[in-house]
Amino acid sequence: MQFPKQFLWGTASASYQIEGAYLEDGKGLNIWDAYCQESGHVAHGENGNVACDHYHLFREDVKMMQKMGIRYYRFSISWNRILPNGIGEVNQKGLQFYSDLVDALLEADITPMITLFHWDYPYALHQRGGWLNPESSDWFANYAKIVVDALSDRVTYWMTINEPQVFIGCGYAIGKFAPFQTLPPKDLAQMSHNVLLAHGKAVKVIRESAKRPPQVGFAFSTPCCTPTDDSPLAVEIARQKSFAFTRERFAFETSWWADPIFLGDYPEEAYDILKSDMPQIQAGDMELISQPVDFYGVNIYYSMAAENPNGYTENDYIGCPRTQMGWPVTPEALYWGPKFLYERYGKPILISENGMASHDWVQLDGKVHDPARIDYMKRYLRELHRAMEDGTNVMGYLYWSIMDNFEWADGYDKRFGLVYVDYQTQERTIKDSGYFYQNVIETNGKAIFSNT
Ligand code: GCO
Repeated sequence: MQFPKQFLWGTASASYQIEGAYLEDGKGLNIWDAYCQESGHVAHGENGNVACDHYHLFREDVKMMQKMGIRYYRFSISWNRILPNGIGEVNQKGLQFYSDLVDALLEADITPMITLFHWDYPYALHQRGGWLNPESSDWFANYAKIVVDALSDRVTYWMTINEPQVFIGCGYAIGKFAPFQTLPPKDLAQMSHNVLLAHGKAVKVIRESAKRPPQVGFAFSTPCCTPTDDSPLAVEIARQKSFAFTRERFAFETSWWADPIFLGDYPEEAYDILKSDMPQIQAGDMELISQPVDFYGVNIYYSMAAENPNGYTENDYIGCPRTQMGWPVTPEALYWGPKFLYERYGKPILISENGMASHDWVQLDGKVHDPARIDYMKRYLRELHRAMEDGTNVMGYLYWSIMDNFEWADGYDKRFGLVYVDYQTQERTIKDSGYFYQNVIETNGKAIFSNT
């Protein structure tokens, strides 16, 4: 068994998590730079000041990806490298870095996929109200235009925004991520609307300015619910819960973010539940937000339980298999999540992130043996293949992440990479899973069906 010939096999990363060089060559401060300096936010007081030093090591890292047979590489642009203050003067050295990175990828026969925003929001704009400021979507569109003008002669794949559910939900609703705030529903709703406007305006910029025909999407997280069994009732319950809207968790809900983009309006329950807390929607806003996109990028790591007879909150149970993040191992998430999203929104699905963190280290033989990650990938990719066999249109799979990196509030303990990073020496060691993924790509997925 194999995947379709044109299936996209790749990996993903994000600027703040791997680049380091946080004050180099004119880069401005983002909110993670700023708030990591405050104690108590990040494990061990760690930050992205150096990270994997990818800013200086990118050529070696691209050669490593080429050796691993990676075909597509999703990375994000640091807004502050391009515009140190978020708007205003452009930093040519910042643009040059990404131009050099794109050239290195193309020379290595790796297709670049750019995420415009992956949480490293300009601190100067944060100080002007950030996503609450009515100008915030114009700030983002201005930034997008500069990047598209500089790179779209060589870049086809664009993702506007990574996981608004997390950077709004964790950053401004529950205060777990930078800027570690807990705002009331009215503010969260207005910020969400401004983020969606930013997405729509960026899509418009890409469509109007790209120098080659673009493929445009985003990368959302998706609390997907899976059924307790395959009965039509259980499936319908899971489908409904996957798109539910709740006042307590609306900033994390899929329907809150995706319905405006694909269905042209917020879910009806949002108006019923949020009432006067709903955002101010100006004439033309929803048309801007629902600019057509080419794919639905989704980051899926595990699923929630539509109903959990064990009384657990997610798809977990006593002694269940868990990754280093504590997340349950639920391969069926890559069957039901893509299936439910494709049914509701009708766009090809790109798995823009999937992977696991594990307790990796370089062993006495100088290698990093990570059989659990190989098993995880086999199980999840088999479920993804089953979804495709059942008619779900999946265009590709990007493993998160190419290398161990800064895992936000968890710091560097959590290792998701196919490549091990020694943060004291910056030495990279391709893990067994990295060589396994090379074989998956070479065999166009056939290797996942082997039980050896
Ligand atoms: C996310 C982010 C990544 C994370 C990864 C592991 O999906 O949360 O896109 O930056 O590092 O998912 O949590």
